[in-house]
Amino acid sequence: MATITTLSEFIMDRQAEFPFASGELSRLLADIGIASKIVNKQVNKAGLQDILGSEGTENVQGETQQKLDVYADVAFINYFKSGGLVCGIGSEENDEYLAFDTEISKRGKYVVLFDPLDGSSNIDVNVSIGTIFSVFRRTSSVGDLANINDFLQPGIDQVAAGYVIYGSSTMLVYTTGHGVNGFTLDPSIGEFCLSHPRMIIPEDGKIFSVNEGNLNDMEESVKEYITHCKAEKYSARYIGSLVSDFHRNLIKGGIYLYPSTKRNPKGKLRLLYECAPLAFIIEQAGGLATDGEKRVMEIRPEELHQRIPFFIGSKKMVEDALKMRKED
Ligand code: AHM
Ligand code: MG
Repeated sequence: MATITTLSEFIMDRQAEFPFASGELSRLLADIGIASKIVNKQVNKAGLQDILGSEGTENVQGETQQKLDVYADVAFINYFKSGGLVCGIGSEENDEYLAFDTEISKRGKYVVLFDPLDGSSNIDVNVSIGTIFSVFRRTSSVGDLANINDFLQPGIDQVAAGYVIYGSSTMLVYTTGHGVNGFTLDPSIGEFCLSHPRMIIPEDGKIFSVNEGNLNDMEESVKEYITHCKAEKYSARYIGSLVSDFHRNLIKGGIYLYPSTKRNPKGKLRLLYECAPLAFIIEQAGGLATDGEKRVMEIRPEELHQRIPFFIGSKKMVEDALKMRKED
């Protein structure tokens, strides 16, 4: 029988790679794996319970929250709160960051920013959704309450980032800056098992993922790039679930674009818990991520829910898209 490596074994083996190898970041990553299994269980049985559909409240972006969004948000927060490693969190579903006010949490060295269930408009129709997370070391003193500056850090300062995709199978993909590794949940043993070691995105690709319904509202250079993709006979693939579109492009090669549009002049996607973590992963896998002008990893956030235009994927494709912007 072939030997398997579970997520926890893998994380423990790699512990020495972390700059402050106290074992805490390893534990935090393992905790994220466990919390995501709890969410996965609920996502899987969503159709069976009165848990599908809208919660009826709106989040800070004015989008209707789905019940599972709220469930996932609370599940992760509870895990982070009780683990004692995290002093505060920022989440898509919460207007403000939360500073955990217990003695043990105030000693936590990390903050986590996350989108508990990305692509949530797809929940009701049984399409893949995901969780995205980004981990920073706090900048405030251990023992104090977390403050906003702990969260407004540029992507280059992330110590770990990853996502979970609840799809035809459930996968967890993460990086700590030493390459990207993917784990598939084996439901028979309830463990994430290493299935995609050292993930590398093909340097060039033939898939472009964009909501073309917004085409008329896009800048000329982006329209030109889309015309170029069609001229090259690339395949259009757009699930409308960032994690799923990203994951497919990471494996097959491709580009995902969410440029600024008239409705979303600053772009739609959120820098801190959607773009920066995926940018960290793509760079570690050999690809690129930009807002059209700057490397996403270098953008210094000004607010928790900041949005940016987003171009991410195979190096050559992102470079081509950028070239057209420069020529504009
Ligand atoms: P969400 O975080 O509210 O789910 O929104 C983010 C989602 C992404 O998953 C997806 O890529 C994008 O929004 C789709 O937007 P659109 O429907 O405008 O194409
Ligand atoms: Mg989202």
